[in-house]
Amino acid sequence: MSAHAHPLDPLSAPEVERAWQIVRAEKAPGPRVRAIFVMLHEPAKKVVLAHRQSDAVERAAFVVLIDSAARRTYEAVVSLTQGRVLSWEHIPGAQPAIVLDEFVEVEAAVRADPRWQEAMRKRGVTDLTLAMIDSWSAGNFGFPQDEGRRLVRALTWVRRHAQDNGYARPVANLLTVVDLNEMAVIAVEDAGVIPLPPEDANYSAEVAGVRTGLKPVEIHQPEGPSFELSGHELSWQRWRMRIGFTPREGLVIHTVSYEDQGRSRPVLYRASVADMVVPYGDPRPTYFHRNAFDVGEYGIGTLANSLQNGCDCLGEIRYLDAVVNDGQGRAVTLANAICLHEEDVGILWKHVDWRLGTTEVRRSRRLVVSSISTVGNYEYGFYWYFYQDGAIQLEVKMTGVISNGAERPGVKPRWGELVAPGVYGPIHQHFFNARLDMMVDGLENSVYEVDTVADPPGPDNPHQNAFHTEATLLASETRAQRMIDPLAGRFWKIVNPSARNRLGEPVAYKLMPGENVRPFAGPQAAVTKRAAFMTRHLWVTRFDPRERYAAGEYPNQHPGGAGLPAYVQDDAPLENTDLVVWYTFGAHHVVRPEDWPVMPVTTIGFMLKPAGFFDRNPGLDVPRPMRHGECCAPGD
Ligand SMILES: [Cu+2]
Repeated sequence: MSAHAHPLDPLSAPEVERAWQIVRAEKAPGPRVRAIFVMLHEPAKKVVLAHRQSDAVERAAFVVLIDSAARRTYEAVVSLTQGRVLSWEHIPGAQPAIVLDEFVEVEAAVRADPRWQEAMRKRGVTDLTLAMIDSWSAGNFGFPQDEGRRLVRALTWVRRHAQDNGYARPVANLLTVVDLNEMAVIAVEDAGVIPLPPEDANYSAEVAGVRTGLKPVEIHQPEGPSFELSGHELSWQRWRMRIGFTPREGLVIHTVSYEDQGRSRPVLYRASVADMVVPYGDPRPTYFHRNAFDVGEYGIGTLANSLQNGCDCLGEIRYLDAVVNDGQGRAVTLANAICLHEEDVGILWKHVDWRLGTTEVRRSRRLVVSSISTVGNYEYGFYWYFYQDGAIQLEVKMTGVISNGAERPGVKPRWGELVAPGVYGPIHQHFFNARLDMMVDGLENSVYEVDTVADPPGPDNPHQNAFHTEATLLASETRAQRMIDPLAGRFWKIVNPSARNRLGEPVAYKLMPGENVRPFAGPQAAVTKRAAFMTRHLWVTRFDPRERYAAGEYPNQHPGGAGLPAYVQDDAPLENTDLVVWYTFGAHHVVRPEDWPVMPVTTIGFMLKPAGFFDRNPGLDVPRPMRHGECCAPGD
C-alpha cells in the first residue's frame, strides 16, 4: 500500500519508471522493445467512489509495449504496490500508437535513403538539411504488401531557408513508406515532379511585422484565484473535480460534482476526448491516406505543450505538470502542461425593473482547465469550462499549419483550395469523440432524445402556432445511435429516473450539440470503417470498463469495426443503468487563404447544461459585481 493521496492521481514520474522496470525484469521482452503507453490503471468505480482520504491506495499501471524484433504487441497491468505484473497479454495483430522516438528515427531513415535523395535532387533540392519528413499513420487500405507490417507513410517538405516554416513547401507526389519494426524504408513512391512552391511561409514577428495601437490588458487577481487546488483535486464555486492526464487522451476530468445546498451532487464520473480522426477529401496518391487518429494513433497527451503564463493563458494561473513516457519507458515530465485559470465571460444574468428603477446584474466567471498539443503541423487546444450556472462546456481550439500539398501553376484543384502560390490545402474534417461517463445524481441514468415538433392544425391548435417537445427514450444501444437535428432543436437529456427535483421531474443534464457536420467519406471508405464512431453524433453504451476508446484500443492500421460499433453489438438495454454517452463533433475545414501560413484559431465543441437538475437558477447567489472596490448597487 502506498501513501498516495487518491486512486485517480495520474502516475508520477517514479511510478512510470518503476512500472517499466517491473515489466522488463519480469517479462524480459528483448532489447528492441518500445514502451508505447505507461499510464494509470484506473481502479474500479466502486473503489474510487468509496475512497476516503485516510484509505491506503493500491497503485497500478497499464502498460502497452511492442517488441519490434518479434513484431508483437503486449499489454500489462503492473501492480506498483506489490511490485509485480498482474496480467500480461499478447494482442495479436495490434499495431499500437506510434511514439515520438519512432518519428525521429523515421526522419533519419528517410534522409539516409538514396531513393528519397534522388527524388529530392529531381526536384532541385540540393541542401537536404532543409527537408523535413513527417510520419503519417499508414491507415489500412488492404494493400497486401502492408500485411503484418508496422508502417508509416512519410511526407516531405522543404524549407526555403533555415528559419522558414517547416511546412512552407510541400513535396507533392512523394510518399516514403517506412517499416517501423525494421526501421527501414521499404518504398519511395514518386508520382512525378510538381515544382516546389516559390515562397517561404514565415510567421514570426520579425518577418510578419508588428502592428501598433494595442494598449496593455492586465488581469489582476490580487487575492489570487478563486479555486483551490489540492494535489489533483480542484474546487471552484461549488464545483469539485479531479484532474487527470494520460499519454493517450491528454486531459481527463474525473468525478465532477456540484455542491447544491450542502449536498455534493455528482454529474460526471469521467470525461475525455477518447479519439479523433481527420479524414481528407483528396483521392490522389499523397493525400488519400491522410486520416490521422491523433488520440489513438499518436497519443495526444505525449504531444502536450509546456504552457507559458501570459501567452497561452492570461491572469492568475496555476499549472499542473503532466507525466508521460518515452519509447524507452522513461518518464517525461511536461512542465505546466495543464493550465487552470478563471475567465470573465460577460454577464451571467441581468434584469432591469424600470418601474422600480432597480437593476440586478451578475457577471459570469468560468473555470478553465486546458491543455494544448502539437501534432505535427496542427495544434489542438482542449478547453473544459465550468460555469456558475451549472453548465459544462468542452471547446476544442484548432490552429497551427494546415496539412498541405503543392500544385502546378495554373491548376485549380477540385478537392481543396490554393492558399498561396503553388500551395494547396485539401478539404478535410476533424471529428472528435468525447467520452462522457455520466453520473447525474448517481450512476443509474437514462438518455432521452428531445425534439421540438409543430402541432398539427386542429381544434387544439386553432391559431396554428402550437409546438411542443417530444422526448424519446433511447432504450438500447442499437436505438441510441443518433444524428444531430438542429432544425428540430434536438438535444439529448441524461436523466436520473430515481432522483426528482421539487417539481417532481427526474433530474437531468442535457447535451447540447454545437456546430457539427456529417462525414463525407463514403460508407465503404477505409476511414469510415476504421472511424465508424464519426458516422453517428451520439452513441450511448452501457458502462463497461473495457470500452474506453471510440475507435477501439488499437486504431493504428486497424481494418475497422473496433470501438463503438463493437461495443454496441450486444444491444445492451440502457434504461436506468450505468451508461456512457459518446458525442462526436466534427469541424468542417474548407481551407482558406487566411489559414496560411498559420491558421487563426477555429473552435468546435458542445455543452452540458442542467435541465431540471436544480430547482432554480443556480447562479442567483453569485455576488454583485465589484466596481472600483464597491458593489454595483441595484439603483445604479
Ligand atoms: Cu483543419
